[in-house]
Amino acid sequence: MSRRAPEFDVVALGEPLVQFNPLDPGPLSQSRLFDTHAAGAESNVLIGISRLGHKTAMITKIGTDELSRFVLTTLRGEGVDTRWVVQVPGMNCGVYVAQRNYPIPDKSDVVYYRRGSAASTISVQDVPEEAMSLTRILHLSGITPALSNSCKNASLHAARLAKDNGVVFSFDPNYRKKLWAPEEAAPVFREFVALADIVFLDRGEASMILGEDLARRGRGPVLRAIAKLGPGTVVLKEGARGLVALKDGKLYQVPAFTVPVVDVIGAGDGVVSGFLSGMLDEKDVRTCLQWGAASGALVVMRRGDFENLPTPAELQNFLTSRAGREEFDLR
Ligand code: KDG
Repeated sequence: MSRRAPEFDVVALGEPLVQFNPLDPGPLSQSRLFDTHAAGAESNVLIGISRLGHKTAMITKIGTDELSRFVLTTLRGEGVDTRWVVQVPGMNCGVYVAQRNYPIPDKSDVVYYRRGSAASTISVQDVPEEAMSLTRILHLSGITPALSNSCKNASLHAARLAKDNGVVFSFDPNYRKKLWAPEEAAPVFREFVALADIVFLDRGEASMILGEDLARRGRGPVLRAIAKLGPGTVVLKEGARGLVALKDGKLYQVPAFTVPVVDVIGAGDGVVSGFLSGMLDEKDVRTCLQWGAASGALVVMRRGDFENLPTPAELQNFLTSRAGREEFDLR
């Protein structure tokens, strides 16, 4: 079957959110001043990829409220195609509030106000089949299946459609403990991982998926165990210890960049957008990892999830400034 040349490099389905972020770190009960940011894991990834020069599109449902308008204009302003963003009259978009760096420095917590959001009503019928003939990569996160049964079915449907159309399927479990229990999430993650070509995950998520505590296992065995479930490429996010990838049986690793941490939320999405952009530019795996590590590092240096995601020139500038200053931890 001949395929039309893909119009998009990456399409994602998910829930864009509005983030309220306190100007000062501390308990939310003491926070009075907030700024707002468009956010949501999948839209962060698309914005990052778009900034690095690739064509992206989002599939989602938002409302007709002012915050939905804010999300929509942000996506459009960042060059993300919104032809498959449906505005549902009378509905709202989801919101969350971040509690930064308190009580644990360099860790953030979130409070969601997203139940009943427009995106939580996404169902199989909302997944446009044509999207899968128009993209090279479909990216999903494990957040969307946690929102509702219909969102879970829609996500699975999208992943299967991608496979049927020869589209590369990228998956990040993005486990969110405030949305579902590990026992509920684990079998769902396994279904997506089995379909995926590329998986991005951390050790906690790998442990959930494999049903064993992998805290002390070496990186190679963890990655190989996930790869055995299906994906040809697995990227393990090890926070301050850097990134490791397994591709076609070979291991690659890069250290994390040490930067001042203002807000860690969104760093993982930066890793995904940097890595996938490298892949789209046909870079070697180590460069893809470096782009991921650099994008993640830049994100944590300010409030908000995507504002610091780099253009190609900013990425090169950052990498050049860091050359020779990498701290390797190759355990
Ligand atoms: O990865 C960052 C996301 O977690 C954040 O933007 C909010 O999408 C979000 C979620 O569902 O937690």
